[in-house]
Amino acid sequence: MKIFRYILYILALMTFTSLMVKWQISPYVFFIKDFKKNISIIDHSSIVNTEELTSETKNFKHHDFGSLIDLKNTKISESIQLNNFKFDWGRVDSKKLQRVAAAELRGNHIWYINQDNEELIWRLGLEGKITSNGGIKSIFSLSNKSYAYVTYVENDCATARVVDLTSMKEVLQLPCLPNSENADLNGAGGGWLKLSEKTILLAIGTPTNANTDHEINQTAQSDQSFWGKILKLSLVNEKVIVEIFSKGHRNPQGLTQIRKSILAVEQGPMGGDEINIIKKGLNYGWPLQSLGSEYDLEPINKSYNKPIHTEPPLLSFVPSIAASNISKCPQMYIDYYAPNNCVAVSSLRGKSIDFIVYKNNKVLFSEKMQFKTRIRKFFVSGNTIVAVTDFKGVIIGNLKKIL
Ligand SMILES: [Ca+2]
Repeated sequence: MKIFRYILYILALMTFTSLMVKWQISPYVFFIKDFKKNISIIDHSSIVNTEELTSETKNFKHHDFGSLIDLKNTKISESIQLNNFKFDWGRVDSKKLQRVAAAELRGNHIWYINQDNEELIWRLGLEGKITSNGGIKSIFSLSNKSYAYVTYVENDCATARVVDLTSMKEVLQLPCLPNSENADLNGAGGGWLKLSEKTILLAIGTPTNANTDHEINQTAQSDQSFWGKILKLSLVNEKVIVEIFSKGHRNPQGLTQIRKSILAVEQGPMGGDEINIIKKGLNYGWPLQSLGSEYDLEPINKSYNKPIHTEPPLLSFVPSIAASNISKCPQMYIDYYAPNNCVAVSSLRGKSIDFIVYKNNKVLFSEKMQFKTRIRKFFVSGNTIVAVTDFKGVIIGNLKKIL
C-alpha cells in the first residue's frame, strides 16, 4: 500500500514537471500573462551579451568616427509569424544613418559608420575620390589595430586598399581595375571573418555590372589578382601578410562561421546570389558559372565541370535578393532544428532575413522574415536580432516560441 502511494506521488510529480517544461506553466502563470500584456518595449537585457561581442574599433586612435544609436526602450510595433516562432520587433529611426560600412553592438547601443563618412575619408586622404559607389566597405581588427577596407577612384583608376587606422598607412593596395570606367564599387565585397586574433578572411569582389567576359569579371579567375577572391590576412611581426584563400567570387558581402564551416554570401548578376561553404583553395566559379544570367538576359554557363571544375553553391537565390550579410540563427531556432545546421542571410533588394536550415551540404528548408526596408547588416545575440537598414534606422526584435 505504501509503495502504491509512493508511485502515485511520483507520477503526479512527473506530470507537473513535464507540464512546466512543455507549456511553461508555473504557479505565477496568470500573473505573468497579465504583466506581459503591458510590455510593448523590447526587453533590452537580452541585447547585452558582452561575452559574444568583439569590438573591431576599440583601438581607434580617435573614438569620434561614426555614431551611436540607443536601442533601449524601443517600442514593439510589428510581429512576423513563422511556423513555430514569432519575431516581435520595432525600429529606431536615425536621420544620419545611410549605407553603413561597419556596425557593432555595444551593450544597449549600436555603433555605425557610413560608407562615405566625411571625417574618416578625409583622414584616409581620399576626399573627393569616393565616386562610382565607392567608400569604406568594412572595418575590422587584427591584434591591437583596426583596419579599413576602402574603395575609391583616383585619376580614372577605380581601386581599393586596406589601411591601418592607427598609422593611416596602407597595408594592402589593390591594382587599378581594368577598364575602370565600368566599375561599380558597390560590388567590391567587404565581408570578413576573424579566424584568430591575428588572422582574418576578407572578401574582395569583382565590382562591375558588365557582362561575364569583361576584364573586371575575369580577374576573379586569375591567381595573379586579388580581385574576386577571399583573402587571408595575417599579422606576422607587425606586418600584414596576404594570401589567396579561395577564388571565383563576384560580390561577397558577408562571411560567418557555423560550427566548423565557413559560409559566405555573394551577390550574383541577374539572379544567382549564392551561399557558399568556403574551403581553402577552391574555385567558386565566377564568372565561368552562375545560376543567374547577364543583365541583358543572355544565359551564363550552368556546368560545374566545364570548362573547369568549380564549386556549386549550398543555395542560390533566383531572382537575386542582393544578399548583404550572413550570420548564425537565433539560439532557440538553432535548438529547435538541431541536429541540423541553421544560417541566417539578410538582403537589400529582398528586404528580408532568411533562416536556412541545412544538413551535410543540403538545404532542407528556409523561412523568410519579410521587412519593408533594405537590410545591410545584422547581429544575432541569443534570441535578439539587431538589423541595420539602408537609410531607415535600426530594427531590433526578439524571437519567441508561439506556443
Ligand atoms: Ca559561384
